Amino acid sequence: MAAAVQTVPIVCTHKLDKQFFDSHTEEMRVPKIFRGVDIGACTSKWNAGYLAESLGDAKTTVHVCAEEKLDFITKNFQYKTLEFREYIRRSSRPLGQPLDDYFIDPHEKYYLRSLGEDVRKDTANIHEQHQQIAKDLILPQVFLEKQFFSSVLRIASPCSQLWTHYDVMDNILIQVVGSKDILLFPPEDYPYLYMRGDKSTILDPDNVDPLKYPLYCKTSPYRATLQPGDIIYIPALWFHNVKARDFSVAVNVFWKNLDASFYDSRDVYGNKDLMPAARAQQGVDKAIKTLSTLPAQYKHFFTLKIIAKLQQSLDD
Ligand SMILES: O=C(O)CCC(=O)C(=O)O
Repeated sequence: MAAAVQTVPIVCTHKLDKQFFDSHTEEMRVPKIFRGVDIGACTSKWNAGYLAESLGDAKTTVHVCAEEKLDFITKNFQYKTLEFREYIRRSSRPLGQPLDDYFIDPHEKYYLRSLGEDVRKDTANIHEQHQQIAKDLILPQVFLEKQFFSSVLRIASPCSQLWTHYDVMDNILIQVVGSKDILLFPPEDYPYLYMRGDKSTILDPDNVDPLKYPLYCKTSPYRATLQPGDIIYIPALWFHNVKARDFSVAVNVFWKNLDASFYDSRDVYGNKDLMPAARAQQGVDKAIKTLSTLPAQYKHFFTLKIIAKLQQSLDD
C-alpha cells in the first residue's frame, strides 16, 4: 500500500449551485464530497421494491461476475440482458445469499452502467431512459446546460468493485442508496498505476504485490466513503476505484468542462482521450514504427533521445 492516504474533504451544504460548486472546486480541481444537498425524494423512495416496480419489465444489459472485483482487462465477467425487475431482485439480495437461477455462479455479483438509446451513438440520459424514477431526482446545476454530456444510472450488488480508471470529463457521482468506498489517485500518479488504456492493471489497490508493482508505493491516494445523499466531485483524469458496501444505486453526471472541440464526437462513455492527445499518440506510434527500422542499439539511443525531449517539455 502507498504511504500516506488522504481523506476527501466533506463540505456540508443544503444548496449546491454552480457558484457554490465553483468556489469549492475551481482553483484546486481535487475531489470533494458535498453532503446534505437536497437531491429530491429519491433517497427515501428508491428501495429495491420501488425500483423493481417502476422500472418493471424494461430490458437492461448488465455485467455479471463470479468474483467481487470486475476486471475489464481480463474480462472476468459476462454481459447478460434481463428485465429490470429481475435485475433488481438479483442485485439487491443480501451478501452471502446464493441464487438458484444463476448465470455463472450462485454468488455472482451484478453491475449496471446505463447506456444510451443506441448504445454505439447515444450517451446515457436518466431523464430519457428512466423517466419513471428520474422524476424523484434533483440534479444539482453545477455546470452550464450546454456542457451536459450524460447522466448514468449505476446499480450494483453488495461488495461489487469496479476497476480503477479515469474519465476525460468532470463528473459528479450522486450516491442515492447504500454506501460506497472510493479510492482516488491524482493524474500525476499515471506512471505508478500500470495503466492499459484508461484502466489500471492493478485489480486490488488495497492489496498490491510490491514485487509485481514496485512503483505503486509512489502513489498519493485519497479515500472516501459515500453515504446515501452524498455527492462526490471526481475531476477529469482522476483515477478512481469504486466498491459498493451494500446494494448500491447511484447516478453520475459527466459534463464537458473544456471547450467542446477537444472531445471526440464518437465518445459515448466520456473516456476517450481528448483529440489533441489522441493525435499525439498516433504520432508516437508512428515514431516507434519509424525507429524500428534502425539496428537495435541505434533504435534504443534515439528512443532515449525522444524520451528526454518529452521529459524536457514536461519540465519547461
Ligand atoms: O459508482 C460507481 O459505481 C462508478 C462511478 C464511476 O466510475 C464514475 O462516476 O465515473
